Amino acid sequence: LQLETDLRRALDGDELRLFYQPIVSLADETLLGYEALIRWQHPTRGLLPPGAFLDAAENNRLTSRLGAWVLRQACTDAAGWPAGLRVHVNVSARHLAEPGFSDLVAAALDESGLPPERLELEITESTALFAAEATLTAVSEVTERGVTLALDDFGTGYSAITALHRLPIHTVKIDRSFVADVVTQPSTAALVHGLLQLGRGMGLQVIAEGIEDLDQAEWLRRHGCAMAQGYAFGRPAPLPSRHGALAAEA
Ligand code: G
Ligand code: G
Ligand code: NA
Ligand code: MN
Repeated sequence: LQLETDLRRALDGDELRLFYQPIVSLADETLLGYEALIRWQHPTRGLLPPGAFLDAAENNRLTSRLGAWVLRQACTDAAGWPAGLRVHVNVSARHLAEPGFSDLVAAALDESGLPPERLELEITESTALFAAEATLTAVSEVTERGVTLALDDFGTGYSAITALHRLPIHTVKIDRSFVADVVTQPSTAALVHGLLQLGRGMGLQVIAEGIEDLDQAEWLRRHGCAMAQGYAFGRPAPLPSRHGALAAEA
């Protein structure tokens, strides 16, 4: 398959990129960290989004190589940021269940010098379906180290509650499909209100995703959501060079 051949070359060469999207405090828009989002700078097809190649990676056992590259690069980048900023890294369920996952996380932290508390791994509830021993072991090993877990796309699947019940989740990310309608649809507003109460009751951090305008931001702030991400605060973009400058000045 051409895509697979190309992807192997991308992994060997220098074609993968991490873009970063800001995560902010809704109270005052303080920058709290960034989510790393992979892109492929393809030599002929241009900049490709993850949807164009992640499935091919999953199906061709490139998941662990790609996931390892992302973890190492994100930790190295984040180690150069001002000390308060955290980095969120998306992890595929398949990669998490592979032997050696927690060793990889340990190596990425050690090599970069990033303190474990500054790394959050984003998983989806499909991870809970892989109720494999290996997943639970990896999860407990990384969380014992001080790394935290975020449940991504919260509310969109069938097993979000099971995931919350089974896994040591620190943060839930309210999916952007809910945020999109929260101001205009009373039923969606009630649903998001419920998700926020659930988060509060369970002592979880809550991040609203996909905030595109200030009305959405205001609604979420008023209903007690502390953190947000979305085009209103910043699009995924190559690492801002000002952090390099800040780190160098510090
Ligand atoms: O910006 P966006 O198109 O970047 O992301 C699309 C999807 O790809 C999202 O569901 C996101 O979680 C996923 N994704 C982005 N980067 C990574 C990555 O490094 N690893 C994994 N497993 N998924 C990613
Ligand atoms: O599945 P995950 O939540 O990891 O992926 C986030 C996806 O949402 C990425 O594709 C990212 O580019 C996209 N995204 C981030 N902020 C916004 C936003 O404000 N609006 C829309 N439509 N998409 C967003
Ligand atoms: Na994510
Ligand atoms: Mn999401």
